[in-house]
Amino acid sequence: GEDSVASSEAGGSSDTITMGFAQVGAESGWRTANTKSIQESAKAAGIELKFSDAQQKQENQIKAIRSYIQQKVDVIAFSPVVETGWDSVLQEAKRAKIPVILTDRAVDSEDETLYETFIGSDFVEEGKKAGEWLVQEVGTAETNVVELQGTTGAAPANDRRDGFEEAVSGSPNIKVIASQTGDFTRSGGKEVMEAFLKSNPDIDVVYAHNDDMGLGAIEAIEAAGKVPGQDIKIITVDAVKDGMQALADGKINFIVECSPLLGDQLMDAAQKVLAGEEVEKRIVTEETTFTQEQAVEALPTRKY
Ligand code: GZL
Ligand code: ZN
Repeated sequence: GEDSVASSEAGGSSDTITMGFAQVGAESGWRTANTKSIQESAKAAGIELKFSDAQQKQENQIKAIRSYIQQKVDVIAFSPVVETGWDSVLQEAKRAKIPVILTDRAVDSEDETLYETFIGSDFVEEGKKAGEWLVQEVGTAETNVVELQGTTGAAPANDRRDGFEEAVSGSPNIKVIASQTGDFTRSGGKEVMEAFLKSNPDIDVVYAHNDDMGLGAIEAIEAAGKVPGQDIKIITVDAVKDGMQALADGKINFIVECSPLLGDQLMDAAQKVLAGEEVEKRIVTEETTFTQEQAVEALPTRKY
């Protein structure tokens, strides 16, 4: 074999960047597409990726971040499952002089020195787009909405709720008659929708914080003998392939896109941070919306 070449730098550190990424889980089509993007982008950037799946539990994400600190990775990145409770572990990373990058979801830390940048969508904007579409769709007609909320305490759940509320606040004919978390999962959306159908005789619209819960709601609506997309309109957020297919099939009426393809921006930010270059504190991802006609057009080229 080759002679081992002693590394020229002190401490034997190679110039390959090592990133520790603490992922939320694998709860939705969006999340698996996001994981794929991060893993592919790390490979393309020549960054060594240590990856963990927290099964949507904050304590598992905190454990993963602590293990990355012990392993002395060069940079830590994660998508905080909920907004609160991060200050102490982020202070430990800061004391260990390991920069942290937030992707996808935000934290409520007052101390902005605890992370270098936050790369992700504007969830309030997404909620507003959903509400604005409904306002123009129903006009002054009495409209009862049931809301399938994302994971309790998660930034996308809080903000998509608030953005939607703001957009429909000028239309007293549009009422959110029930709201409950479906935890961003298909099974959660189905179970909650079954309960909503039992307790609310007149539901006109479902506003689901992601496609997966919307797809679960479709199953419940069909099991109740109603036609999704017609008897009960459905608005969702994400625009992953399964959601876009249901939209093209007329079972969903409108989808607000939330891009999971954050990998390249994350690796680029990590390289800049480690090179001591300036990185904006907030990097907002570009995204659009889809009607049923637009879904038919877009489906063939959708990457996720
Ligand atoms: C949004 C992301 C959300 C998706 C859900 O950026 O945090 O989590 O909308 C996913 O599908 O579970
Ligand atoms: Zn009605």
